[in-house]
Amino acid sequence: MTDHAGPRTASTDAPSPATQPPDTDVSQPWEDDNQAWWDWYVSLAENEDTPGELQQLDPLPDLDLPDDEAVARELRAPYELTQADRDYFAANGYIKLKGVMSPGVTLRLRYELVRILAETFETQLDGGAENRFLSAEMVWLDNPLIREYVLSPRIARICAELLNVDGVRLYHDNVLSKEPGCGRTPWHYDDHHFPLDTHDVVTAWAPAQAIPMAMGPLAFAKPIDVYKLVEAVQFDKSNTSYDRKVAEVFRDNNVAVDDSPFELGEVSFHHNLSFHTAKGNHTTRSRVILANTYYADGARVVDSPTMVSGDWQKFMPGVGPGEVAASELNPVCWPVDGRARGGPRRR
Ligand SMILES: O=C(O)CCC(=O)C(=O)O
Ligand SMILES: [Fe+2]
Repeated sequence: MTDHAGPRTASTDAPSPATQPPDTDVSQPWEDDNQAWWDWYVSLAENEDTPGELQQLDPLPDLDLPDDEAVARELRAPYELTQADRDYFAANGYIKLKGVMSPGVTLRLRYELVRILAETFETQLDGGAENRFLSAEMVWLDNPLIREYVLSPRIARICAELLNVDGVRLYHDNVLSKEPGCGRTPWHYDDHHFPLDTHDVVTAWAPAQAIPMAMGPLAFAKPIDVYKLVEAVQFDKSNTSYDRKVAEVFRDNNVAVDDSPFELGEVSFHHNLSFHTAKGNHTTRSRVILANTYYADGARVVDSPTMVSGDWQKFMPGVGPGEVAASELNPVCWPVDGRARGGPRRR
């Protein structure tokens, strides 16, 4: 999971007498796996638009692919951020950066992720599992190539610099494939998905191919503090009302939404307070993503994780509520020489 949502259990909305009381109790832990979490989660999205015919895209570019060593070299080399990049992220809660990966490194990622997903789900991608949102995680543990992408010093350094902290740890990797015909991702922010006591959390959402509009690019509401507009919207775990109401509030307040396409090698970084969504995948190609979440070294697990936090204990074995989030599955990815000195710095 790049597990997330933006639930609030308190509401100022008067319940309609004709409807059931809202199903707002998310206090119990998530008992099922991460795939089941995503199946539940995308069911909370409104899908008014009928997708119609799926669009056939041009073939993927025919490139000489880099070998493992060249992939590792690129993902360890620095990517220089400008002050304008950092300011943009601080103001808007997300940034899209072109050229974080070269086209060849991006396509190697796609071929490897497609292979892993096809094996895991015993299906073909690009049409064999229509309408589904496939998810696999902890892939870095036994795949050395994917480990280079997940623990990438290049990507982790971008995250640390955007958050303005000394060091970041991995929360978890998340391979996501929005299959042809799969509908929208509901409006949400990731804060509640991560049972961490810090707001210094960022997800690097790395598409493994270009994402044209018809494939449903991740789309961000800006600036970052638009989350305050929807704090009173009541989360309902059993229907699409949360997604619909957030969309209404944003529309009524003329909130700007960046839903621009992603070119090959472009990666977005979103803060855990950034509200985001995505349209459905109306193409015949799977929308394959590696979404890795990182947090400031030194952060702790909150005292009471909820079901929206998904199966977080899998990502931090042996770490209990209230404890420092630093299991062996949460390596410091930046700086490369290990643990950052001192605690996290706030933005
Ligand atoms: O890929 C998507 O549609 C949603 C991903 C997401 O919400 C995230 O990575 O935070
Ligand atoms: Fe998210």
